Amino acid sequence: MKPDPTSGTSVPITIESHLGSGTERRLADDVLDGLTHPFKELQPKHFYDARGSELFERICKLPEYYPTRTELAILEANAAEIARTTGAEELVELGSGAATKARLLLGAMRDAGNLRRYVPVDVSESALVGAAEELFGEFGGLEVHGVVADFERHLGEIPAAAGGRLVAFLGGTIGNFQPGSRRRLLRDISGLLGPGDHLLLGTDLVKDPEVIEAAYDDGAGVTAQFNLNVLHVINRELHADFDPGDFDHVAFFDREREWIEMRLRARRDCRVSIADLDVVIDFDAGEEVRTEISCKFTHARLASDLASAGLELRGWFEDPDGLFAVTLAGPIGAEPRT
Ligand code: SAH
Ligand code: AVI
Repeated sequence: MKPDPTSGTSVPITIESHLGSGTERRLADDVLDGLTHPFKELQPKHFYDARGSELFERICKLPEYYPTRTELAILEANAAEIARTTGAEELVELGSGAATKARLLLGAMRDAGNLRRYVPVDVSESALVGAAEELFGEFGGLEVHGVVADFERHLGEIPAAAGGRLVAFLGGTIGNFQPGSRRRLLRDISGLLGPGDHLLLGTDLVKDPEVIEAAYDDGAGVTAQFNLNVLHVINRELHADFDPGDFDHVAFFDREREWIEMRLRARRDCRVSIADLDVVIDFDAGEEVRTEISCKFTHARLASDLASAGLELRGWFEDPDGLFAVTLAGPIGAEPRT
């Protein structure tokens, strides 16, 4: 697809979209598969329409949701070292959202005298366009090449590197994938890296389950709204008639798998029609739909996942309470640039 300058701005921001009609198809396929299995499941990427992205930004500010402020503090303390040791000229950010963390990295890359380009990649067009415009303004004419795409399918659409590359995948989003898909995604991401390039990966760490459960079931009910938002997305995009009031938000830590799950639990027997799929789905009272897993990591789990993707750990940054880690990795055997 040809790059399209964003309308209404005279600035050289490029935003290209690789979604389009295929997106609805993909949502349709995921919903049809996920809701006709004996154990019902939906994919977390479908949370993020414009409202879902806004709700996620509200989650990031909640007192219970420690990952965002903790990762920001880690980056504040270590961005200069990351910029110096990687010598990166280009930041490619997967699942960039509001790009709050990119600001810190771009600032450090600029201070190191290397900054050339920012490439945010996200399924949420509204979040991506807003962030790209803000950062372009803040970094005085920085080249921004936004890619609206699904990073599970469209990594090949990311433009060729414009210099030493740092790929950032922050927020713990890698934890939203099942172990097999996670390794496959990491392997695909490692394909974006040349010998002197780096991956910067944010991962939430294993900790007291009560702390984790509170982060995913906040007192103000914002996470519940975020979870239920997927039903609004399906209603709008696939002409379904879910009544979100029929479902409760559920979050629990699976101690064996070391991940938190979000589910939607039917409050009563209900029948939902999804017109675009020509199906009717029955839910029994108490039946649950899994909408997200969010895996928590240890050093060993991370090192093994990275190794299976052909990557080696080059740096480990964590907060003093050991809540969250930001890891620097590079292709195994390659010489780091510095
Ligand atoms: N990196 C930000 C945002 C994390 S929220 C932070 O750390 O705060 C997860 C982001 O990933 C959302 O912006 C969502 O739209 C995006 N996302 C989720 N699944 C995706 C996928 N398959 N492809 C591209 N973007 C995805
Ligand atoms: C984007 N992702 C890393 C968040 C997480 O913590 O797994 C999404 C989220 N779900 C509920 N709260 C936040």
